[in-house]
Amino acid sequence: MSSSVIDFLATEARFGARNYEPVGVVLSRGEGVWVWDTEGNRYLDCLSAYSAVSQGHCHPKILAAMVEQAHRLTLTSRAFHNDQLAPFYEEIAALTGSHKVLPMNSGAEAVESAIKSVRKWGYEVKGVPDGQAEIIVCANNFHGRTLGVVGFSTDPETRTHFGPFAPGFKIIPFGDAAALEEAITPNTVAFLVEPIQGEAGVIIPPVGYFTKVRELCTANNVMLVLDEIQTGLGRTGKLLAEQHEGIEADVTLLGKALSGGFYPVSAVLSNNEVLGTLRPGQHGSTFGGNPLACAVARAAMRVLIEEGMIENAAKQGARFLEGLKDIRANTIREVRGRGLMLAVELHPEAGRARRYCEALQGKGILAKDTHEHTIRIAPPLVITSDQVDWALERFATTLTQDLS
Ligand code: IF1
Repeated sequence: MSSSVIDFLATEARFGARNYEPVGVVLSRGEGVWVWDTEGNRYLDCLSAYSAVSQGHCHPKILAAMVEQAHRLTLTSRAFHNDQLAPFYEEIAALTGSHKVLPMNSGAEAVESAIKSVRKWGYEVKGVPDGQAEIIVCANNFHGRTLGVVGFSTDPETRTHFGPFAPGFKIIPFGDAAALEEAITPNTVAFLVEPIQGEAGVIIPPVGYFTKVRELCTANNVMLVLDEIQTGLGRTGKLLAEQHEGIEADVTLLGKALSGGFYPVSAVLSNNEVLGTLRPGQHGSTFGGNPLACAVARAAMRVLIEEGMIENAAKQGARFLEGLKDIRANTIREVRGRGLMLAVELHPEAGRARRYCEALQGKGILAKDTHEHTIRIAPPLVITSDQVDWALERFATTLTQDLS
């Protein structure tokens, strides 16, 4: 590591809250699937900022939309209308087949907003007695870092010493429809779930799970809230991961790639009933729905479709998955993935996944470990076949090493 890199790391460590333990690389430039560090080394980005940079780094059309809008108008607050909000609503509703849209900023804010909205729906439409609304969530969920959300996390790291937490959440195992059926009561307003659990290590539920979940929610008048913040907008090879099982959520949450990584933009999408319960003054955000965010999101959605990124995610994801499965290495316990949301789970004896990520870094690939033994792989959706093959060669040589 050069002295300038050590300086960056030391200054961050000195002044920054130490809530992260990043890999020792300082990035200063990105283009498409590539990022460069301050020394000029190039890396294939296999994290894409946790799937936010799906359209590739610094996509020229999103950049142009952002710069153009930044010259005209950036923020009005929702006290006034702006000329980007209506077209943003129209376009996101048309793309996702939604009736109502609530624009927010971070993913966690979208989750919080959905929780507030389904509770209100529960009291005002379903007729749940005030203060009794229950929301069912899954073990090993990840929905963000706010107080409301970490209160129903099952990960001790995420929740320890941040309480007391809000009541009203029930936790069931992921992928178990019978557990959902058992947990539902007359006071249940919603089931909040990730279509594929990301942070848990790219956990794909059994085939038919979401079909059964959809049936149970409909039969019991429970809102199905799908957190597609990570799985949405093409990451899994479909626009929304729900399409893999041909179901439709009542409430869908989007974030991350909604801006192509330029800006925090998130949204709650719902039928008329749920968001229809919000009245003036009951919810809001200074930045939510601002013209810069709307212009950026419009461009981010447009390039995703126009440039065939969703089809490419399906195609390259299948190629990547096959290639990973072909690697004969006794370090590998399981390879999982759908579209370009992939993971390699290592045998515990193989050593920590972080060691393998560091070895990959030395070969020009940035990937991120999760839960000690899993390497998560999520490149931008613009990756080509040659780039997938280039990455696979490096994964093969790294995973056949013993780094325990
Ligand atoms: C961090 C993981 C990814 C999310 C889902 C909501 C949010 C996220 C399904 C909140 C955010 C992030 C945040 C990031 C780590 C990361 C992550 F490893 F934790 F699971 F992506 F894989 N719902 N995911 O995945 O969105 O408020 O952050 O915009 O460092 O916390 P946010």
